[in-house]
Amino acid sequence: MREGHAHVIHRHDYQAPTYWIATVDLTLDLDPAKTLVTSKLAVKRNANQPHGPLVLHGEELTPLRVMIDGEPVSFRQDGNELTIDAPDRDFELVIRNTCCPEKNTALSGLYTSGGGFFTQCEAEGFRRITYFLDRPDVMAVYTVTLRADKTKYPVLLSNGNLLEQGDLDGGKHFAKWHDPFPKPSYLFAVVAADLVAREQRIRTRSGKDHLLQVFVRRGDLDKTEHAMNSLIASIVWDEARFGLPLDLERFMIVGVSDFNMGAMENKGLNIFNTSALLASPATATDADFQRIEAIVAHEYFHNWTGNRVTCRDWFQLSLKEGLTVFRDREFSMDMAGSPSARAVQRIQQVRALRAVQFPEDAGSMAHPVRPDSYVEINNFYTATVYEKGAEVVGLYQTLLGREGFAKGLKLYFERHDGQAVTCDDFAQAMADANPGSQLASQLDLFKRWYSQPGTPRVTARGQYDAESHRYTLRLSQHNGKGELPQLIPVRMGLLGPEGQALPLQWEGELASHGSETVLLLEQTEQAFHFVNVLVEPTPSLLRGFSAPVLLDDGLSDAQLLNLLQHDSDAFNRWEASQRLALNRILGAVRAGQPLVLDAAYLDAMRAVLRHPQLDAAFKAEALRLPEAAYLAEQLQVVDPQAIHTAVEAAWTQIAQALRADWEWAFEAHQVSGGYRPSAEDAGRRALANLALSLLVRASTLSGEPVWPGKAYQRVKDADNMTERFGALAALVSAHAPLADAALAHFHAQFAHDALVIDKWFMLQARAPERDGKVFERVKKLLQHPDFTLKNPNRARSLLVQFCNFNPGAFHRADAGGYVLWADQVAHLDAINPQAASRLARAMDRWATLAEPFRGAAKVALQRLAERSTLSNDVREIVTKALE
Ligand code: 0A1
Ligand code: ZN
Repeated sequence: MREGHAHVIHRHDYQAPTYWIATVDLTLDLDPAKTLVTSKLAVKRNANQPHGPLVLHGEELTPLRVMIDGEPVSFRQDGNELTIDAPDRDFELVIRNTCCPEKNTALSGLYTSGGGFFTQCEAEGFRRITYFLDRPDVMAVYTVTLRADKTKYPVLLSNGNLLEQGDLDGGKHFAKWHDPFPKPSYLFAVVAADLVAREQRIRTRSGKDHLLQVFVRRGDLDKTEHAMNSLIASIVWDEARFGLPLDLERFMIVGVSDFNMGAMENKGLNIFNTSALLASPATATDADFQRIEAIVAHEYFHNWTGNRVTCRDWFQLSLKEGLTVFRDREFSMDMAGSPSARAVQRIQQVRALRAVQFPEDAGSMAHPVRPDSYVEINNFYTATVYEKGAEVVGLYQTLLGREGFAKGLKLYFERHDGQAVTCDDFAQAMADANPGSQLASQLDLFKRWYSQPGTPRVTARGQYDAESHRYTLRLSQHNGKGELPQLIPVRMGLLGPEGQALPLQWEGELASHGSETVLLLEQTEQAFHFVNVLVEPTPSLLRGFSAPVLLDDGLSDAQLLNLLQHDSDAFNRWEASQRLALNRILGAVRAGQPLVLDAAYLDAMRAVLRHPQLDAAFKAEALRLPEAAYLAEQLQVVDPQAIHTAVEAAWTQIAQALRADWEWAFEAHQVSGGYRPSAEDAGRRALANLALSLLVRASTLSGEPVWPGKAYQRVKDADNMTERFGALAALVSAHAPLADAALAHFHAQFAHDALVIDKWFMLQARAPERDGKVFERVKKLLQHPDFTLKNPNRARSLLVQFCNFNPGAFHRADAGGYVLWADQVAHLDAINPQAASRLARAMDRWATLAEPFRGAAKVALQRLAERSTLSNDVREIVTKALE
């Protein structure tokens, strides 16, 4: 594809197909070099569409023959389409073709990894296995026969239930699977490999028995307990919270080390990146344990939200992804337990949203939650579709309450089980299940969350009249150019000067309605009047981050400190801590002055750290500085080096000024007893790790050996990965003299564990830059014998971490980072376009950069764009960046 000739697909062009496919009978003779596929399809005419040829998708396939009702027919192959002049009636179509799994480095379709066969069919991988109507609204019942060498591939899996298995001549065997649920081709899966399984039989509430299996390579079985526990917890939770049962006799999860994403929800046969599956205390951190629990839950929850009800077309992707992320977040919060642990979950969600989705929504790839067009659908598995999509689903729950939301979901399944539907269908079910609600009366306004890109900016200004005891809060919203106002729920309360929660009473009402309410901002500007406000209040707005917006509330330092100390909403206490830091860092950056943290800020941070009631996990979040990417979003023109310098100065001053407090924090938050990934223990470890990292930083600067020595000792003898990796990170990010020895020790100890070596690469790629050392190290690591572009986890650990998430090291005045980026995108693109395209996203926000970065970034983009061999995936990203 050449620039300007991109084939753009538009949402409004959707048309139902001319033919449906009712059943698929597939036989795969698995061979790495040439796999033979025989596909027998029951094709049905769609009488609602005019008659025309049957046009099937197919990519990188060799067709052998096509038969209709037993008679060979001619066909035309043109690019990635196979056209058959099919009759104006139902018929049986048989197609034979081959594909080449071992050459499939794109990891889409059928590919080999570690000597086994695996598939990835979302979004459009099925067409790389056989010719098909590879679109999500074509749902069929599949029967699959696998034939393969028995010694090399003892385990043969596909979706659904095992019908038969047995031996064949020539050392081969076969297995025949049947999935009773009609499904789109993107949920098809096959695995043939030498694997072992952890198994568990369970009986669910309804009294049905189920077999759960987690398949991994020999030697990894001891790392599957956490995933199995997470799966069981997910099954129990979905039944209890939403009344959604497991509908299969057998539910399988398979781990594979070469995989483009986290995991895939294929019906009854989820396929997981091993990084999202395997965990043991010795090899995985608390964050890994948490992520695995969330991803196992996510894929399981897709069984209803995605599989039982799927998307009509790929523009509706957020229908399943936003909803399922919302569900896995609710699950994680319930699993975390205490209100404080729930708040920490919310804080982490918002941190990630601001660091990734906000920049995306303001950059060259900005798109609505339900996009209007795309060139390559794989480029739209984005933070906007997933995370902003989940925020939008959360808005329904905020507007309708938990019960109203559950009613809406129930109606959605009653109406649409077994169908392929749209985001509009979901919104309609929510509204219809809650007649009389704000949502029902303002559904069109609400749906702008799906159609308008960009992060709304909300401004809030309060005015207090001491005489009449009236408080007026004026809210306004500004969206992108030409965009209309959206429906923004603002959860809020008012605090008195001593931090006490004030009763809220509307003008014209006789009594107060408690101390918290949700304001609905639905116009460009609105005023809200409170009466009987006896003291000048501090407003606490957008509690729990009740809508995904940028809020300018104009609060003073004193007001922020009030919120930080007293707000009943833990999220807003955290938010106050972030705003205090953000104001100072941006103040220094804007003024072009070195950052000097004042005593008031440092005292406030000390008070948080020493607070007798706050949980350790919350403290760690409140003391952590805002992400560089979020800081950058507050500026019109971004100098990444100025931000980096200010953030580094802030850390150093926090480390030095609170040194005694950090020593106390480290000692006081050691966890004794065996490792448990509980929220409480993880919180203590998080705070102890933060303390250690700041102690190593302060000591390294002053040349004191004690804390670096302690950290080094921990790298050697910690009994869990969270502490070991925390200590290693402390040394590496402080550029301590012992860092190299610690890295070498760590590498030697875990040389045979790919997932741990990924962490080793990632840590070095993400280290805060100092005199160009990190950049030099990354260049050297590209030559390391353990580095390869062929494994997406490895490529991501080094390149995506460096280019997309280490702005202080990546953006160099000599453009070295951009040259490296362009070269590596091109190399990776030849192997794996999806992985390359994610790396290409590092330049999304180039246009806001200050010079000399901006000019150099543009040159790098143009050079890349000039290449004739770019994939559609990368071409779309680069073209949009240059538009
Ligand atoms: N549906 C999966 C994500 C996914 C998408 C594409 C993939 O291959 C290109 C793989 C996985 C999920 O949301 O977990
Ligand atoms: Zn998903």
